[in-house]
Amino acid sequence: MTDMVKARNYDEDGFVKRAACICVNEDETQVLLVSSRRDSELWIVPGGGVEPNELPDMAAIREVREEAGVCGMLGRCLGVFENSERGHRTSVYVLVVKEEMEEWDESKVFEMQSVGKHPILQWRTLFTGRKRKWFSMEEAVKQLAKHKPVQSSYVSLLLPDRDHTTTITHSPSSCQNTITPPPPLSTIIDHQVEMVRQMELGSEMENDIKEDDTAESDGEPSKSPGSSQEDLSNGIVAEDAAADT
Ligand code: O81
Ligand code: MG
Repeated sequence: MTDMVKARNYDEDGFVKRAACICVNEDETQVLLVSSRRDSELWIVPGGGVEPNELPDMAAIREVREEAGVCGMLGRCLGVFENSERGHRTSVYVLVVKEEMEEWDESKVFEMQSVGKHPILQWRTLFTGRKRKWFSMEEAVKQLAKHKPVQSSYVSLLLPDRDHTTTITHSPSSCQNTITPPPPLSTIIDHQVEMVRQMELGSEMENDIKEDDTAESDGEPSKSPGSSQEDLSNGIVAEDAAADT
């Protein structure tokens, strides 16, 4: 967050709500980390506090724009990861980076709240912006393990050769307020084919009923009142249904 005053937002268990994006390249072989505010030689996953009335996915996109100066395609949510020691829970998303800005909110100036009162320290901090750097997935996991073990554990979920039988030491819970992805195209087509089939079936039945009406007026017996189109669309003609009861 870039603002000088942070409005902390807590979940129902009193944990600070955070959101973050693991910023990756197209084939998820590389990850973009930013330097820590505390120590510019340490690397972190860009993220931060979810503001009141803000959805976690929107907060994650905002935080990476502010801290890393990147935009992209928001992908899947990996879960909500808890840091019980620090008292926060982070909704973690994968974002495929499409654009890297040359300058961004935190590339130049850090907010004053972290600089203390010493004038020289303030001077130094004002000229220490956040850096960003691409790492291989393996290297990012190593860098984060030095001082951000929870971040290291969720980035390690993207390792290609990760042993999926290994027990995960954190407990990700499900994401909240995530955008539900659309169903695959094949499912949509199947659904539409089925709708057309149902419509054709309906009009065939309408014709049958009309023919019956014509036949009735010609002296043939009619079907019972229950043999409406609705009954027929369930595959049960009135006579059969009566026999079943
Ligand atoms: O600002 C971390 C900050 C810092 C975190 C937390 C991060 O001032 P905060 O307490 O909100 O700072 O502290 P904890 O104690 O909540 O984990 O970690 P640390 O280890 O330095 O105390 O600093 P960093 O990871 O840079 O070392 O991240 P920041 O770099 O964004 O300031 O703040 P945040 O990311 O939760 O919140 P905002 O909204 O990004
Ligand atoms: Mg942050």
